[in-house]
Amino acid sequence: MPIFEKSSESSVTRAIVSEFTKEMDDVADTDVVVVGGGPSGLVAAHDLARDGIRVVMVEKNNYLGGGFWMGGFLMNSVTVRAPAQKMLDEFGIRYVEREKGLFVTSGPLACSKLIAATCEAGVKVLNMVSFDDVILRDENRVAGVVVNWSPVSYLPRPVACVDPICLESKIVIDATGHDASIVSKLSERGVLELTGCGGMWIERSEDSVVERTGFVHAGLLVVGMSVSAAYGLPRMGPTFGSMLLSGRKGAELAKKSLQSRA
Ligand code: 48F
Repeated sequence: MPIFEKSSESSVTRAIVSEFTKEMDDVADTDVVVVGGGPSGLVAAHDLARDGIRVVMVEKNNYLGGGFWMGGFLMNSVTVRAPAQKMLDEFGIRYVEREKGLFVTSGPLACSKLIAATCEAGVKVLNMVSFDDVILRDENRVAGVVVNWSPVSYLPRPVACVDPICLESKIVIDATGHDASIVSKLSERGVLELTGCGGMWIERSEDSVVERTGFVHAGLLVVGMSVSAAYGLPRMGPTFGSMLLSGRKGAELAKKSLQSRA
């Protein structure tokens, strides 16, 4: 007696193709595209989707989580400073208080719970997909992104001529970390200036990343370390509280902007 239900190779192929195609049909035109699936992008996407906003997350790697799996120096204990532990509570992530106001959790635990909550909230995820360019409308308003499969950029030149596709959206969030890939693309076009992070200063950096989180250009919000790169703020170092708070603030600003357009 076989253990599994009977099915055929062609049924499995059709199941994959038709479900994925349905998903792509949904994401072609959406409210918010979040580029980058690190801690700041995950929180922003989670908060928006939880409130019924249509969100697509574009992540160039196969896995989500960005730098949140590791706490620094390839050691997977992750730190957050108060008040960000309240967000760990909210996502059901256990931690210990190392000293007053400084909390330590496990990278794999924190990261996997945040990813699960984001997917459960209804965010559509395109992994192994890289941001390539922006869609620009009148007066250079960002109106979506141009994306391609990540492996395309590794193909040899003679076979790399694969056109990208476009995802239209009302708002794009740059959550690509130190790369600040979208700000950098606008800087290449002379629309914005990309300053790059300054030297390390954890206390100053954490506060200023949250304070400066917001629209950097019409249609384009920055969260997480992209904020630091966009405004030349100090480097953050291996602590994550401001990544979580920045993602949350980004989502609130995106919601306000969507409401004002409605
Ligand atoms: O780097 P990342 O974790 O960004 P973050 O949310 O958090 C930063 C911290 O992890 C840490 C820190 C603070 O403690 O300094 O570094 O700001 O996640 C960025 C994600 O964006 C993806 C990348 O693979 C990663 O998962 N990404 C970067 N460029 C692209 C991209 C791109 N061009 N297209 C798609 N995804």
